[in-house]
Amino acid sequence: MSKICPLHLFKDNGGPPSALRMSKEPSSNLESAMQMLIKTFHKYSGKEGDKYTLSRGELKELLLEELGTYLGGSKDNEAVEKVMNDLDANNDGEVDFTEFIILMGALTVACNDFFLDCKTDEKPKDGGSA
Ligand SMILES: [Ca+2]
Ligand SMILES: [Ca+2]
Repeated sequence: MSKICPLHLFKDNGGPPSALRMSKEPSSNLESAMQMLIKTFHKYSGKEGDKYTLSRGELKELLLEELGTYLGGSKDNEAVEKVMNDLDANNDGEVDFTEFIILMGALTVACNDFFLDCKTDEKPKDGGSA
């Protein structure tokens, strides 16, 4: 019973456990980041159909509006379709919060890898062989 799904906890208990209860003023950047993830998901998931999941259209809007920079500003439908297919682990045509958070985790890891790469090689590469 350690499935990471805040929405599931909300629905079962009629509200988030005190440890998860969102205050108006997050006490740390990390808490603030977590709240932003949740708020951002619901900002788009509530637009059509099931308000707890992202449809293809909602996911596309979220990707373009919120992650356009990381995803190369791609307005390519194929790219969105590919992300959707990769994310939709249970193949129900919708991206739930757990599936969404996996994307955010993967993107964060990718960003961290990039950051680590930058730190070890700060000189701009100019086509030179290494
Ligand atoms: Ca929806
Ligand atoms: Ca799904």
